[in-house]
Amino acid sequence: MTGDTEIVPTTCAECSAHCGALLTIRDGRVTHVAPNPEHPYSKGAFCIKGIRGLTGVTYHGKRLLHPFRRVGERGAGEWQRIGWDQALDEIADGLAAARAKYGPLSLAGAVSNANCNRGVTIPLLLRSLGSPNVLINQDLCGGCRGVSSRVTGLDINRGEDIDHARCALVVGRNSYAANPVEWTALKNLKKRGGRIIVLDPKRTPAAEISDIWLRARPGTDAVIGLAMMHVLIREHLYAEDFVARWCVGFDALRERVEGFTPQFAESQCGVATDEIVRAARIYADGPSTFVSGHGIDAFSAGVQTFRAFHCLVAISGNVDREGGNLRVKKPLGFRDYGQVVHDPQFRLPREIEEQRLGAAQFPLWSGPEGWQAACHNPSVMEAVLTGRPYPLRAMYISGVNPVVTYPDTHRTVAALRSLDFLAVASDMMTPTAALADIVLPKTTGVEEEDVKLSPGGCITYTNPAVPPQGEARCDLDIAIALLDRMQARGTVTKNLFRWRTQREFTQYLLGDSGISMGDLQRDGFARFDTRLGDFAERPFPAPGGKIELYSSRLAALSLDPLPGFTPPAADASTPEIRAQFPLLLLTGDREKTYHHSRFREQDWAQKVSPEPRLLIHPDTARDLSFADDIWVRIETERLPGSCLAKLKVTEATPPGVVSTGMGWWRPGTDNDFQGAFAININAAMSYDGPWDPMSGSADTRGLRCRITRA
Ligand SMILES: Nc1nc2c(c(=O)[nH]1)N[C@H]1C(S)=C(S)[C@@H](COP(=O)(O)OP(=O)(O)OC[C@H]3O[C@@H](n4cnc5c(=O)[nH]c(N)nc54)[C@H](O)[C@@H]3O)O[C@H]1N2
Ligand SMILES: Nc1nc2c(c(=O)[nH]1)N[C@H]1C(S)=C(S)[C@@H](COP(=O)(O)OP(=O)(O)OC[C@H]3O[C@@H](n4cnc5c(=O)[nH]c(N)nc54)[C@H](O)[C@@H]3O)O[C@H]1N2
Ligand code: SF4
Ligand SMILES: [Mo]
Repeated sequence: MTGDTEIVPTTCAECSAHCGALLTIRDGRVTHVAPNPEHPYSKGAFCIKGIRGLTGVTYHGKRLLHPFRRVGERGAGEWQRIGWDQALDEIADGLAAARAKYGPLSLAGAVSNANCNRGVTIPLLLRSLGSPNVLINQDLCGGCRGVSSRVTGLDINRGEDIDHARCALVVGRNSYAANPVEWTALKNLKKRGGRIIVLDPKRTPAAEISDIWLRARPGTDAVIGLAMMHVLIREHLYAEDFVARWCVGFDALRERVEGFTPQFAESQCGVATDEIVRAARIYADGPSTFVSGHGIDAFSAGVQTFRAFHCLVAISGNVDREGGNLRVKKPLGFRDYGQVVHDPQFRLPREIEEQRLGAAQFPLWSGPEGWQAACHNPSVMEAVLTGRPYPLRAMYISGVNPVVTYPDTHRTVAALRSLDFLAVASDMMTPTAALADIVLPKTTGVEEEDVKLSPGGCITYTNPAVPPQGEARCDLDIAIALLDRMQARGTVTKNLFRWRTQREFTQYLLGDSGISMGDLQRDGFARFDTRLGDFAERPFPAPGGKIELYSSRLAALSLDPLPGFTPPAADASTPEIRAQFPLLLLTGDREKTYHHSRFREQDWAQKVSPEPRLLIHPDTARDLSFADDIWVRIETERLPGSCLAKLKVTEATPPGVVSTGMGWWRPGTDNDFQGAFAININAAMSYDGPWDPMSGSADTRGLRCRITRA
């Protein structure tokens, strides 16, 4: 400490990269954010969102600082400031009324992802009220990877050991924009003379530094994974000992991939046979690590695509080997969020969980054994709008912005508008918050505490380093206060919160791990010892304790137990549809300035990236007589909605394919729902399926579209 200036080590909570940060604090305010080079996982990697975005929102003039109640019509933007007691009472009344009229199942919570503090707080709040219904956005993010890992028994999430690899296989991942830790590691791998294989239809910065760039047709990745396995098996390049000891179903897999020759793959994906063979041989000369991204997730055959690559990781012996894909490690006695969500003591009776919206159709997603025990989001919208299979009438939303980030914006808005009651906790008046009856002010990542399990053998700590601005509160405090009021109304099924404060909850997560609050506060993280290859002591999380190349869980559900290839949904379009919608649309391009719909209110970010862009190949632009920088309207095959974007002519995207970002809206403007109907790609996209038969995910890429001059 110098004078009244203090440096506080913490962890940036703005995204799942979990970078170590150093906050400079003066007079109770964060004046500077810098990377923490001591952090065992991020090692000084950082990004502009952490440096500017976090404090930008914390101290923004338009930040939500007090509870508000809607006075005008829903969405009209007329608000009255109220006190916390009144706000919580009105929320308790709103939820209690729906519960009394339609039953506990008529309540739902919404949050984004289960691996953060609010990702546990919100499901536990709803379960305490008797409802198993929680929306997480992971059918749109990482859900296909998660389900594949689960049915394969392969717990390698985020264990890419690029630092020790000889080869990185980067599939559908733009590390440059998405994760600075990963991007730094890839550049170092290159410098060391390691090899990089990129599978991506777009020329990303990783493709630019790669040794082999496989530019497959969107949505055909599985066939390359299968063909790579074909080569490994045919040329005896697979890890025979590892397969014999730790995998089940190899013979069936071998039979399955027999037909997936590189020649066949070429016919489906357009990548030359020789390139596929070369990629397979380089990958087999490991240790190699598989780096996957959203480019192969969130689509209607996403789980099977991940199955192909997860099986490739397994048969090549790259599981939990230095330079391969490391298994999730945890200190003994520590409870991570995923574990709490699945802990039987915090669950509802099985017959209730079987009624979770989506459970019947997608048991691996929404059933009692579902990956994160969450609803199938499109089925929730259906229930809200139609009352089928039962009415869903009240919602509590925190830490997610469905109006902008779920496909089919008009339907999402119609659903939220029609609710009997809606409460939203947020840091800004987002288009979602704008539809609420009550809006609550939320703390930000410098004001609230969080403890997370990170790769690289460390627990990261987010330090509530400064007091909340205004009257903001953290999710746990809100949930506990709300439950007290619900209890007073006799509308609690069973209060699952055994903690009265955030600190008590943190202590519960730390459990008997031996990691103390003092350690965390001093360093911003705590290391723990890990061991590689402890397969005998720590069996794989599958029925026989081994990796299931042939998945018994999929077989039991009459789903394909072996990895396979489903041609992209767009291939099934009729000639008429192809003529009307001649282009393929990719969405979700990440930008360094924004995190999905976040930071859109900040001047610096608007300067760097003022408007949504649609990338188009020069040949395609010429065919359509479109020039750079003109505004176009994007329409997709399955929806009457549309979206505007400004063209960017570039060879980064292949001919016939256009590509855009996501998360666009214009904070504070009052037309078109703050832009959510006008410049948000989800306004042009359907959430109606086809859905992945295992995860329920819809296609966020590879959609047939057309563009016209706006
Ligand atoms: N700055 C910033 N960083 C972020 C985020 C953010 O919003 N902003 N979001 C975070 C979150 S939650 C996520 S999920 C990640 C997402 O980040 P990534 O996992 O990198 O995902 P995307 O950027 O959507 O797409 C990655 C790549 O997939 C390619 N792709 C598209 N279709 C296909 C296909 O069919 N096959 C293959 N092989 N590739 C395809 C795209 O061309 C793109 O290069 O980023 C995280 N990091
Ligand atoms: N078309 C299309 N749609 C997509 C994608 C795509 O590629 N294409 N990507 C998908 C992916 S990968 C993802 S992860 C989702 C992201 O979807 P969202 O999670 O909805 O995205 P964010 O913009 O990060 O929304 C977070 C919201 O929570 C609020 N918030 C931020 N921090 C906190 C906090 O600490 N506490 C609370 N209570 N609130 C907070 C912010 O104000 C913001 O409104 O979008 C998905 N949607
Ligand atoms: S990548 Fe950026 S936003 Fe994500 S944790 Fe690191 S510094 Fe924060
Ligand atoms: Mo995501």
